[in-house]
Amino acid sequence: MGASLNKLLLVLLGLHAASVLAAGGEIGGHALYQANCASCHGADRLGSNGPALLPGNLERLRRPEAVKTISEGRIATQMPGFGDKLSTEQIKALTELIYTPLATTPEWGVKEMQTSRIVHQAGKLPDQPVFKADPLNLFVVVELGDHHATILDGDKFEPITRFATRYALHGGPKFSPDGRYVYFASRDGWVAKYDIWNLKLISEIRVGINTRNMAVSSDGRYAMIANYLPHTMVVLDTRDLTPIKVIDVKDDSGKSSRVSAVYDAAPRKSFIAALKDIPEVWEFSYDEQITQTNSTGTPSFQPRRLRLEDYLDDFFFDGSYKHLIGSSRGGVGQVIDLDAGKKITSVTLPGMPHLGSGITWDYQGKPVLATPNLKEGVVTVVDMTSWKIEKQIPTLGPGFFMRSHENTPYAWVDVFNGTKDRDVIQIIDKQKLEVIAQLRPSPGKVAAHTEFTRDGKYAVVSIWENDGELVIYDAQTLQVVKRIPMKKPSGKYNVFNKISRSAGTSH
Ligand code: DHE
Repeated sequence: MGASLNKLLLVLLGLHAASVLAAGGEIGGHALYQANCASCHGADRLGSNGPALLPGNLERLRRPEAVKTISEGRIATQMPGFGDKLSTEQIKALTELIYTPLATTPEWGVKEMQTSRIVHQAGKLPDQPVFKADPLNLFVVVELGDHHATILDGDKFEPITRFATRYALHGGPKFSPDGRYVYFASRDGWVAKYDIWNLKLISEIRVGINTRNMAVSSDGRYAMIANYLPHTMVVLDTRDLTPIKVIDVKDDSGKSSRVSAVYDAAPRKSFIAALKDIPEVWEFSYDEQITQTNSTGTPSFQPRRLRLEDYLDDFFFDGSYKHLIGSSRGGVGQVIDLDAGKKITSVTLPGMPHLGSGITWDYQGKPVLATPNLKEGVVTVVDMTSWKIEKQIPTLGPGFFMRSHENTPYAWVDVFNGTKDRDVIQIIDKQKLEVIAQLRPSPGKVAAHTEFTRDGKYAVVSIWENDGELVIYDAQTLQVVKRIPMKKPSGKYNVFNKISRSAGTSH
């Protein structure tokens, strides 16, 4: 009894010491922050010219990397190094501070959004591309290394232009139906509209503090954004990125939720969102024939709430967009009938399937969905008529991205989440349902994310390093045809495959 009381006291003392230390970091760091960082990252750490410095926004930046960035700066950005100005202890205190949550949840409503909005191009620009390349066979390449994007000619494999983006773009950029405009979302909540035909940034707005992803309606008129912080969804008018509506995400009891992701369901003329902390899926119709509109004809964007038994982290639609298959925390997939508004069956999806990277094809006359797994070395193939697992294809390790094209018999998957063989891309035969080849585009360097040209003849793979490259393969012979240097190219997106909703790519 005495021993356990002692133990309890020790634990309590330990906790107290830890909180004093944290508070010390906070106080020490605070003055340093105001003197050195606030002018770019905002006095409140919500970001300004520089990104927001909050724990949620820094999830993928490990602390040693943060220390290095503060000490040495970040190449090709305005972030200077502070190593010769601040001591190791001071840099440590600053690092502590930026990983400490804010005491109160900051506001980010229409007022803040409107203040943040930047119009880069007000006048009308020509309705013709200013270059000769096929505007539908361009790739938009997101380079995370120095936060830039490149527009690449998909026939010649030559860059047409390269421009700075906001810090840490995430998720696939989304396109207008004609492929002229591309919209980017950053983890810090910035949405940008870029005119590919004129190679010009049009406008930007900050719609959240920590954003998940965005979707653009199939008629090109609206963009919807899913936020982690605050717990909101935002509808923008794509013409000028002005906010149309901010939706507070709450259940009946008033409990608010982060939004896992939002996608456009084109045949339904609606946006569909999964919520992270409330077991519900929300559908927002933009079909003016069936939904309420205001005096200017704008849809009301009232959610149709589908109440589920479990939470959804990520999801995927079948070809008709009548069904949605969602993965939840416990490794069980739910299949939801979107018309009936309820779950029709469950699929056991072990590990952590990455449905956002799922692709489909026809296998023995039926549609199948294939998804990599973030935790296990396996690609899961699900029959989308019976919702039974057709096959678990063993791979060298957990993957992240998977791609194919209607004109190739193969699907390409990486080992991005593996502990070894991260430099390998595995080629799966879509009819044999087995790995038939292994590529090492740049031995020893992480290879990830494949995208095909418009005709499916070439596959483009990223070498995910700061001094990385795009490696272009002949998709039939699996031979390298070209290499193009890039700075940590993450995703790349072929305009035609995106706007035609190719089954082999993400939507
Ligand atoms: Fe992503 C897409 C969620 C971490 C790079 N990622 C997506 C999408 C979702 C998602 C829901 C689809 C949105 C869309 O395209 O509209 N990602 C998650 C996570 O939950 C996870 C595991 C944890 C997190 O931090 O959010 C995660 N993602 C990462 C990364 O660490 C990656 C590798 C680097 C980065 O940019 O942060 C990363 N995710 C990507 C990319 C896409 C993406 C490149 C677009 C893929 C595509 O081809 O469309």
